[in-house]
Amino acid sequence: MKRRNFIIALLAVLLVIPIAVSAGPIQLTVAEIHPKDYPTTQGLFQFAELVKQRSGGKILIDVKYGGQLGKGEKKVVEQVQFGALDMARISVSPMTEFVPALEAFGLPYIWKSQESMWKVLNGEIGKRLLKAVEKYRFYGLNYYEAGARSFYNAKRQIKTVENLEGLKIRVQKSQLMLDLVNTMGANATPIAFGEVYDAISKGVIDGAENNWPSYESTGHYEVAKYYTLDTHTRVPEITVASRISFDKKLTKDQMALVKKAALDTQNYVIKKWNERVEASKKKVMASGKNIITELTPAAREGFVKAVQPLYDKYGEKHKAIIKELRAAQ
Ligand code: BDP
Repeated sequence: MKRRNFIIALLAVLLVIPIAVSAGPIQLTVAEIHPKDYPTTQGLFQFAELVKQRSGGKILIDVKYGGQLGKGEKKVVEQVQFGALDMARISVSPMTEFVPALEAFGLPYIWKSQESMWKVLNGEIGKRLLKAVEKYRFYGLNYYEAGARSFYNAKRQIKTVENLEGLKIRVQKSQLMLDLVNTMGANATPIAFGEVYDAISKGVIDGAENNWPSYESTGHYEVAKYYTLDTHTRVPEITVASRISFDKKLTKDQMALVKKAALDTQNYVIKKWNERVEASKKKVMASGKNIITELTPAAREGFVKAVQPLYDKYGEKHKAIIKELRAAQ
């Protein structure tokens, strides 16, 4: 090769290499506490698939499920907030510690039904609160279904709210949940989700509260046989992204693509969710050991009355949105 040609070839290689490196796919990671077959995890796989297809393989999302990146959601969200992690799918409850406006969604008996909740989440209020997280260094990507939460414990059957008196109940790391469960007469104890099974089986706590799929998938039903369907909250899930990492890794168009794909998986998760609730019920019933309690109308009224002091504490702060939520349903 002539000297001149050699220099041209060398220059070409030097110029092309950095382009090739920067043209590699953008890698994003999302943390999920639930196992692989859980509805929200399935939703994230679908999200990753849509993003891969729509970006022509330029953006790849790695779904780290099963609590691989942390057993407690509050710590995981902290990582998202300071940019060490790109995204997390978590419950709105721990998210209220970062974005107080979201507390309104976690108030007891605020939602009439699954349908009315989705009407609000997909409407103006839901969009506004998804946007509200941006002030706290997040991007709100979507909401997922999480059913209704009810109490379970290893000690006794709960037929009325008074029966909760003195039970040590695990709650998520959220002041609202702590206040709620204490208001109902139990002793609320914040513990990371991944540590609840051991805590119940060792008698450190008497029980917890959650929806059918979580009661089943965690095996909590094996160690806390009394489940009372009081459905005190219907707090949705949320997927949040780190503003620090998204602003650094993605262009405006790419960000829009990712956000749209996340929203496009919501209905898929609702469908998976409804199927899973039935499957979870079946599995728990099949064990033959669980005592499932439905509330009588009078007992339900007792639960609703018991949470009023919580509205006295949080109601003023969220007055406008509570009014809006009630009017929108
Ligand atoms: C489940 C939610 C999960 C929560 C968990 C908990 O899907 O995101 O963190 O409850 O109670 O229903 O910690």
